[in-house]
Amino acid sequence: MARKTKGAAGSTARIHDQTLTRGTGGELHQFAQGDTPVMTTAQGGPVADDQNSLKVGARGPALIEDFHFREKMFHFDHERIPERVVHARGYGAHGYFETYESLAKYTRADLFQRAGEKTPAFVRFSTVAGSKGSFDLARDVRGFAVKIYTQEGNWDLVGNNIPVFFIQDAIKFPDIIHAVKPEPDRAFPQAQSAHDNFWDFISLTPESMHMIMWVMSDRAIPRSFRFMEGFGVHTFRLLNAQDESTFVKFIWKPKLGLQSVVWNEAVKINGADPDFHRRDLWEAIQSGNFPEWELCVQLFDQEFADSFDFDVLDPTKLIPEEILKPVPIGRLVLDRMPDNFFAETEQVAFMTQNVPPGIDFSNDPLLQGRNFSYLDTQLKRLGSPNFTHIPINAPKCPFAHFQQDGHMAMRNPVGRTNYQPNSRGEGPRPDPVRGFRSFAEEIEAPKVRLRPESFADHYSQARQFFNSQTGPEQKHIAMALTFELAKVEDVVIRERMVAHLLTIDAALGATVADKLGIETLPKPAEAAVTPRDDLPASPALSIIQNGPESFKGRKVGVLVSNGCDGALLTALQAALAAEGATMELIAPKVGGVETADGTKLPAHHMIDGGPSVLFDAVALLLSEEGAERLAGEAAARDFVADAFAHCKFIGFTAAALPLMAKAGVAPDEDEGLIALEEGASVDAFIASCRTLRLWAREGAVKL
Ligand code: HDD
Repeated sequence: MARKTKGAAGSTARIHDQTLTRGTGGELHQFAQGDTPVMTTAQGGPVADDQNSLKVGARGPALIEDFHFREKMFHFDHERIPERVVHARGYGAHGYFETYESLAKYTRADLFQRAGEKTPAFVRFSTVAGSKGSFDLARDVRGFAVKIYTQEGNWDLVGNNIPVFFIQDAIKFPDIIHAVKPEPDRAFPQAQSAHDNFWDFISLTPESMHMIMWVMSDRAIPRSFRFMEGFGVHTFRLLNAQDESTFVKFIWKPKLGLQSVVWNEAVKINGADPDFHRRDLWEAIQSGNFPEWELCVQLFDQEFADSFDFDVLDPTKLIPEEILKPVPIGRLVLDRMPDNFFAETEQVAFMTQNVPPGIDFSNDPLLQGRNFSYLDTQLKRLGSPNFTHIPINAPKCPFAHFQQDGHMAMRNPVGRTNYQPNSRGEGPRPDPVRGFRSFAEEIEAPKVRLRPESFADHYSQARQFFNSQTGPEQKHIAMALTFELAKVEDVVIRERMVAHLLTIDAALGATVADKLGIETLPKPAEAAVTPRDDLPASPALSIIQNGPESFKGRKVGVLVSNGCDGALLTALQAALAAEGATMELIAPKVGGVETADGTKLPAHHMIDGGPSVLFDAVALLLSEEGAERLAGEAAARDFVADAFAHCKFIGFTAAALPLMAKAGVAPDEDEGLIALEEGASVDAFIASCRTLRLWAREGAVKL
């Protein structure tokens, strides 16, 4: 990078060392000191001094002729591009998609033809409502956008971690986004749906009730991007070589199972590490623990669509996995971080309309509207129709067209012919066989602005989702609704929402009303279609029932002090490594500790900066003296008390008892507290950790 310059302290001008030298032939060397390049202007001119602007005398006025200063400032002033109007905060990674088996029977899409073939991919995860600099653990939907660079053009599957959406028609999108974003007069709250405008809109939009159940569930506070599902949401079509159509829904299933945090934890994580999710992905990929998802498809025909209880074109509905099993067709592996965040993650342009031949749209009105919005927004954001010239957006297959010129055109055609047809036989030509063909659906209908009757049932699947959750998950939904509605100032909005909840589930509505202090229950909201009671619970909708099989990919925070048991620490580290998990040390000083056997260990965190909310489980490996000292520190007491309150497993040595006592945690309170000695107890601790949380404790701690 730029070479070091001598300091320029004081008011007298200093001449900085010049590293530009001339070679024997008089040519200018760009590498004068070893391999350190000489700094130049953007025009390539070598720079002599980058730290002092040109002035008349050392203390005099600056000169406008200082082209280096002006260029540097000009470029800096223009560094920002508009952030995405939604999904502004995101984090991306490179990887590949590997096809399991040929899907030629269903689709002619090139990437699905050959078993074992790998196709490069880029993924961007995001929150929806918050601005670019907001925190990671907002209660929000997570974007899960995948760009696969196929040999027949880019395929963008622009999905979320929730399989349904708030609205049924794209024309309502600006309204819901206006409603969820900070209120326009006061410009807060940031990255929150807990405010009047959002709940006002929602309470007047019954079609959003199914999605609201998801957003109020722990799905909206994932532990890691690596532990969440992704959904294409809409019904798409696959088309084979004979142009036969099969309907399809796309689902990404994480190999490491599902996991979320609890709300109280999320609130604290946002303070302790606002970059919690991006750091997690960065660390996993940099350490070679590449996250993986299987792409699964739910395939069905028109007959199934006609027989299904709901309209498959309605994006507020899903097809339960127990009715139509998702079939894995390939895997996505993320194995490389971008070299430059701006160039890749910020400039990547996902567009639902990017589909290769063999994948087609359905008439889902949300999808049809999206197909306009994404192209349009990229022009605003990236500033030129040539955003496909940016490497992250350019196809990786051969491409040829007659589009030309425009701002920042990087790939310019050569030759005379820039149109077709032409009589010179030059340039590309369409190929009716290889080219994209839409499914030739026959439609005869009047032009109308109408919502179909088949989209009218807004409550049945909301109820089914709630009924499919385990006890703790149902409780979390009630608590989330209470939290959010308690932030709503207008009592009428609160009551209107409770009326919807009563229609979804009477007990849920009553619980939330009680917690909000609503004394007289409103009448349940009237439903256009009577909500159904007979939809069977779908275990696939629960996070707890779809957790990991091991503790792989998770992290233990170990609180240590001088004089702690080094052998036990080593045993714990080895057992975690064998499990595919990691540990980080938290100590009174970040410089580290000296174990009883004299080994010096650096710490990852000082106790203030490493609260237990950052870990999946904790261990207290303390000496008696260390525990006594830490018992007097609020951060150490919180470390233990929070881990307990968040239902985490806690391993401890006998010496740690004074700290636990001060934190209000008795060692025999429940089976989530595991005394650690070497050997079997470490194994028992890790075996417990595999279940992630001791939900049975939740009633006692009243989360
Ligand atoms: Fe959207 C971005 C996902 C409905 C309009 N959307 C965006 C991103 C994701 C989604 C993951 C971020 C992409 C990235 O990382 O760059 N959006 C969805 C899903 C939807 C959905 C799963 C419903 C099923 N979106 C939706 C509608 C509209 C938009 C109905 C408008 C009619 N979405 C946009 C947008 C964004 C966007 C304004 C903002 C930035 C961008 O496109 O590139 O065009």
